[in-house]
Amino acid sequence: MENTKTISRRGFLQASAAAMTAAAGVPALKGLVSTGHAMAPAPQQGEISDHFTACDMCFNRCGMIARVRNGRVVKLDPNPKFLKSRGMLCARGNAATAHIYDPDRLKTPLLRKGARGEGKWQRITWDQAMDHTAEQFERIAEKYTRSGIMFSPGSDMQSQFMIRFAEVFGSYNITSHETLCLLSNHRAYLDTFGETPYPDVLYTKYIIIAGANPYEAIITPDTIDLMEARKNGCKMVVLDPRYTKTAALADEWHPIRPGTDMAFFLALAHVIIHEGLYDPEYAEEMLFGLEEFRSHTRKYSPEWAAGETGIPAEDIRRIAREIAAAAPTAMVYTGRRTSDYEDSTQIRRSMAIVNALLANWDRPGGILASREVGVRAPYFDIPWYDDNPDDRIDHGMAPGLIHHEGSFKLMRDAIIKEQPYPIRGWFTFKTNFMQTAANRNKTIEMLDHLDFIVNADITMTDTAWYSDLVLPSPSFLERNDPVSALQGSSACACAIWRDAVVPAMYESRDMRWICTELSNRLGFPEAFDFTLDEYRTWQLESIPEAAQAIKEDGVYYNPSKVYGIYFDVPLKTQAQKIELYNQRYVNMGLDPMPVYKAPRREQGKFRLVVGRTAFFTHSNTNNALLIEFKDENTLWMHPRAAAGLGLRDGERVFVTSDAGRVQLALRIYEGIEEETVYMATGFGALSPGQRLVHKRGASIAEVLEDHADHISGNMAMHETLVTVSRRLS
Ligand SMILES: Nc1nc2c(c(=O)[nH]1)N[C@H]1C(S)=C(S)[C@@H](COP(=O)(O)OP(=O)(O)OC[C@H]3O[C@@H](n4cnc5c(=O)[nH]c(N)nc54)[C@H](O)[C@@H]3O)O[C@H]1N2
Ligand SMILES: Nc1nc2c(c(=O)[nH]1)N[C@H]1C(S)=C(S)[C@@H](COP(=O)(O)OP(=O)(O)OC[C@H]3O[C@@H](n4cnc5c(=O)[nH]c(N)nc54)[C@H](O)[C@@H]3O)O[C@H]1N2
Ligand code: SF4
Ligand SMILES: [Mo]
Repeated sequence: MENTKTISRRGFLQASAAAMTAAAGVPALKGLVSTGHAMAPAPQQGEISDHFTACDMCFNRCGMIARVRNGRVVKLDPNPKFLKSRGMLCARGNAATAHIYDPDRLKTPLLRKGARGEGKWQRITWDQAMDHTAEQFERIAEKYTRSGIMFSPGSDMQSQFMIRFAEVFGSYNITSHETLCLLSNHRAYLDTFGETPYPDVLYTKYIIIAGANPYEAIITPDTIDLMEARKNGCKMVVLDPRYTKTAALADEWHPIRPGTDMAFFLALAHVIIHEGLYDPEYAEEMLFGLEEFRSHTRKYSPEWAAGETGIPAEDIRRIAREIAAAAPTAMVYTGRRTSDYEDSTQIRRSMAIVNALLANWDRPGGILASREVGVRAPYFDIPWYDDNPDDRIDHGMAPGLIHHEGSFKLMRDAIIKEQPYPIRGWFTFKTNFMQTAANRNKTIEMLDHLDFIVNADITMTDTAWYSDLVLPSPSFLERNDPVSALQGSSACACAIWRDAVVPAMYESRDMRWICTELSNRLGFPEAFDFTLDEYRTWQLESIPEAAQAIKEDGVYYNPSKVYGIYFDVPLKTQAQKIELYNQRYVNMGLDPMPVYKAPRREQGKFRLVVGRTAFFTHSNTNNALLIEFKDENTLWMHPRAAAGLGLRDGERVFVTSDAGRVQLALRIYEGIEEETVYMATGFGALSPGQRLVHKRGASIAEVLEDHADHISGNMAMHETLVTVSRRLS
């Protein structure tokens, strides 16, 4: 493997920006790393060794090669054999050196001394930390049952260990960041196609992107494949109330009024059906409920939708005809985050149904079924505890709750009400709900109902700051992880693992170690009585050849079927076809077909929407290299709206909702719909332990009201109406 030349930090940042984001117009770097927060300088002399790993700066897990000199990671490069990320790393992946050598890393276990959030900590040993946690878990379990502890593993290759621990311990209350992410999308596609599909972006010829921003919210391989597809003549239509980088590089951008996408997609379906632009043979064979849907969409004409969306009727009609002409090599991009509206599942169902009408399921350039990877989940016994409640705390609170994920929003409400039963403990790992769950004040209110909060993170996040016990974790470059299966539509079905590139820093310990220690103390040592090698061997039982490939190339590919997986197999829906009409929904008292309801609007108020920047992952903003791209968040507002309020660019404004109030600088910008405002996530940290973002900018979690998607219980983050003012009234 080739060695890399040492380049300056500035040079490497520029190179990394070029990898993905510069093409989309990232602002120029302002200077070198902030003083006072610089990492120790990297060694300039000595042999460089190369190690395969997988990036963990976001959830995509792109293939990476770490270059190590004198025991220190000096540079990170993409693994050219890694097809999912097409041999690339984004700026965040490159900046993982600042993540691992962040001077704000947690170094030892810390036990809270003063009041929660007061910041008085005592260093304790790991033995003390594990004894204390085991005692607290036992105490809570005895008094409130084992389900009295909630477990929140974030997205990590070791989260499966926390889930195994929680299940053997006996708690039903496991939830993950996914309940703030994409569950309504999963729900919508499960209830239409019986599966959550992967978009075959690379080969598509026409793509509508609504409620997604893949040139900044990077999803591999979609982001890179979209650029390639465009070179091959794919037409791209973007609907977004913001002029994002994706909008900027599209053929058409429509600044849709937020919350009205269903009107647009029902109107597309109206045109496709009523002008007979679909394949009747395919419809006969594959679609369930087309006749009901035909009558259902009669009233949803482009002229009607224009009034709702702000997109001219002739554009809607034209787009419908164009995409139907490109079918089946055409798609409505399936997207990922759908933590948007109370009606998100039905909004996404309207998009799924347009895909169904395009006949693109399971076909090149369409939306694809999951491929076989072959990684197995090792079996373990889950004991029965007689005194446990009947089910998870949020059971029955949303008709389409995805059982193993739950709904953080509904769980938090239930914990505050202490109904149907109390929860008194919380174990969070690699998530920062204080910054990423809407309505921070409500999260703080929930904490008041908890006796014991333990958090494992690499840095003192806001969630750690409000915990009782904080455990320092090793970064992804410092630990051995089990096998993970990844999908990338036609690009790959692959398996990876991670071996430590450098030893764990400070006193950090990984989740497997923590779960082993706790299970030993809590009387079920057999649950973690295995070595990591044994565990990997179990995982790879049906694909033993994978181990060698992972060692040699950093990745194993399963040459499994890509297209036509369902050609001879019935779909996993009740009707065994694609359900435009969902009979199960009728039984649950839900609309069997998406029914449009106009979003609420109030005079003088703006809808606050969330969205990513290419250089940060959620609340991971405390990174000395990445903060150079954007050191503070601002409130975006349209010039006419600002003029109406007499506000000037750059001045500090108050943003007030029913959930809270923040103050930040105004950015007057034409690239936002007039009734919408926006601010980036991950700023205004309460914790002084994150020095680069502590009190810098404002936290959107503080103003976002907490709503839930009615069907899946997924958090709905775009239902907040705010006022914006110079002074407090
Ligand atoms: N306002 C707003 N809120 C959102 C969103 C939004 O767009 N705007 N998006 C939503 C979506 S889609 C999602 S997926 C969620 C994500 O929600 P979270 O999962 O809470 O997101 P992160 O901020 O990425 O939190 C990851 C945490 O892991 C820590 N960490 C990083 N590496 C390691 C490690 O190796 N070990 C350990 N133990 N910890 C580590 C980081 O310090 C950070 O605290 O947020 C949701 N919330
Ligand atoms: N750089 C970076 N990349 C990431 C992440 C990250 O944090 N940083 N996170 C990863 C994760 S966990 C996820 S889930 C994905 C998320 O990927 P995306 O869902 O593509 O990410 P968002 O930035 O939330 O994009 C949502 C877009 O919808 C727009 N929008 C808001 N309201 C409406 C509406 O009513 N209608 C329409 N049509 N548009 C609307 C917003 O302005 C925003 O641009 O990104 C992944 N990739
Ligand atoms: S998209 Fe960027 S941050 Fe995410 S895994 Fe890939 S290289 Fe890392
Ligand atoms: Mo997400």
